[in-house]
Amino acid sequence: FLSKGNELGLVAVGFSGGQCKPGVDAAPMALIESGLVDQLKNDLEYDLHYDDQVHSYSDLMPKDDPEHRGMKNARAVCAVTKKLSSQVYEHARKGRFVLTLGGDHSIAIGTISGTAKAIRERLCRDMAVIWVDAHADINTPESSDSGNIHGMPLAFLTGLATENEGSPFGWVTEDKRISPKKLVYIGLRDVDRGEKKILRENGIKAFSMHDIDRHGIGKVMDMALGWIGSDTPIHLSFDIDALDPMWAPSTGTAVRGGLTLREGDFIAECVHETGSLVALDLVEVNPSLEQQGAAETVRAGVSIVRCALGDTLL
Ligand code: 6HN
Ligand code: MN
Ligand code: MN
Ligand code: MN
Repeated sequence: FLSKGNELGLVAVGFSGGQCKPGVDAAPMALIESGLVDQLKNDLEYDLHYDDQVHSYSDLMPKDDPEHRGMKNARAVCAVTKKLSSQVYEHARKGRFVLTLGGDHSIAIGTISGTAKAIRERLCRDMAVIWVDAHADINTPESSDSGNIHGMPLAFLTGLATENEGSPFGWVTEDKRISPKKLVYIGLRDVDRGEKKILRENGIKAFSMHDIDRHGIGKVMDMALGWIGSDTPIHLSFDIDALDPMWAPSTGTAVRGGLTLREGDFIAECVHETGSLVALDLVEVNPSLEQQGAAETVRAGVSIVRCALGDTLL
């Protein structure tokens, strides 16, 4: 009921303004050059619609971008995510699966707002989001210690943080948001104190590494997908730092004690098997941070994408 055959919209967003380390902007090219596009076309037989807009985002950058509510680069992040939102919306509206290669996780403001709106219009359904990450990324501008917007996308996307029209994120209106009840986390292990309060007070479903240790990833996936319910369109937002640094060291905010490579792939496989996946983001791969680990991290990213798009072991 969800997607039209094997149509895939690919959006490359080499954007790093949601955090302070350069290099994450090189990820889409690194992923593509390591064979991702060829594999999607030839092995998995997708009909690719590729938005090669990697360079056009730079034209959107404001010259002057002073702090706004404590947020760094708010205008730059706003310009990129707003543009991205309409690109993703256009793909999803046509019934295409949307694959977005980041970039840091602030870009999810653009991707999820775009799919949420398109799914609402096309299927009259509220979409669910599975957020696989070491971090909760749900700080409000006020609860954030860093001011980095990659730690805030879910606050804007759920409406826990809002802005008036004319302010940078005033364009993220109700029709582009998701319900906090339709958000499920997997892999959390570095959640800020203010974020813990937000998760508690809003009854947000979260499976931390503790839950994965206790129940195993199989049971956790059953519970996560059970919470969402069948026949609900799903947007999967996968931060590569959900994986343990042993498998994905080249990322801006690595945290030890994470998922194994197989657990990451398994999550993607299970979400694919639902038949309800409408979009995937792969973010926070930063090929410039580690000499040795960069290629490995890119390889882990490619593997996650392949699994989410239907590659099977047998
Ligand atoms: N990510 N909670 C920290 C912050 O700065 O708000 C870290 C955020 C990390 C974001 O990894 O996408
Ligand atoms: Mn086509
Ligand atoms: Mn993240
Ligand atoms: Mn993270």
